[in-house]
Amino acid sequence: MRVDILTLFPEVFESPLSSSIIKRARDNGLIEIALTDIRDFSTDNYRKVDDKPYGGGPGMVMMPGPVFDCFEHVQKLSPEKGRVFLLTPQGQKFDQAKARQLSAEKRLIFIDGKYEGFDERIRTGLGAEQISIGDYVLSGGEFAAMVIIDAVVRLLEGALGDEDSAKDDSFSEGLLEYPQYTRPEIYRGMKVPDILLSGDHAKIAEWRRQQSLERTKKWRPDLLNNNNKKASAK
Ligand code: 6GU
Repeated sequence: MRVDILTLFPEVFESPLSSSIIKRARDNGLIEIALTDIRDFSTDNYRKVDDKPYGGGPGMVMMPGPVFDCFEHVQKLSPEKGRVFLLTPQGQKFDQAKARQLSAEKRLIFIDGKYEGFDERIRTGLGAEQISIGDYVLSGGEFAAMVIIDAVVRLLEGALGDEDSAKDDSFSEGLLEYPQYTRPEIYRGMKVPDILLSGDHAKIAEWRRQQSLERTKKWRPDLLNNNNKKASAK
């Protein structure tokens, strides 16, 4: 997969995209991530990329020129057309199902805004989808882009050490994850549940499923009401 990020703050991405699972996925060639600075496409002496909104009002709006020019440059960096996303709180909400869907794409192009938003012609002219990571407002799309990329990369085959570990994640079947324990068997008087020490794999699987269901009911009942036909049918 190739991911392009068009941003005003490429430096913000450097450390997160060069650590841990994402670093390994890049080193192993599972994903290629390229950052392009929108400001390099400003035609202004002061590298201006935003301006006051027509009609008045507070804040600044991303101008179409630098974004279009940057996009056209980036698109030519690879033959794959790619799916184009504007990062904005007005977008469709990102979730695990979306992460799975995006992990099957060959190329993703993310455009990060700052200021009060994008000139509307950026969305319509580039045919971009809009995506958000939740119902709150961030001061820019950078962290949202990193959240999305992290969630997508860990689903790429070979990204995680143990192929099973993404399958059992919370949400992988619309349920929260079951409780996990490791050594020691007793810590400060708190004991690991006997069943996990029993060696009975069928019983353990059943217990875990039950725990997942109970926790989801207690902490995230909204997940059960929404979309969990798969889990409750089992
Ligand atoms: Cl993608 N951008 C901004 N600015 N705020 C957000 C967001 C994105 N997703 C949730 N809040």
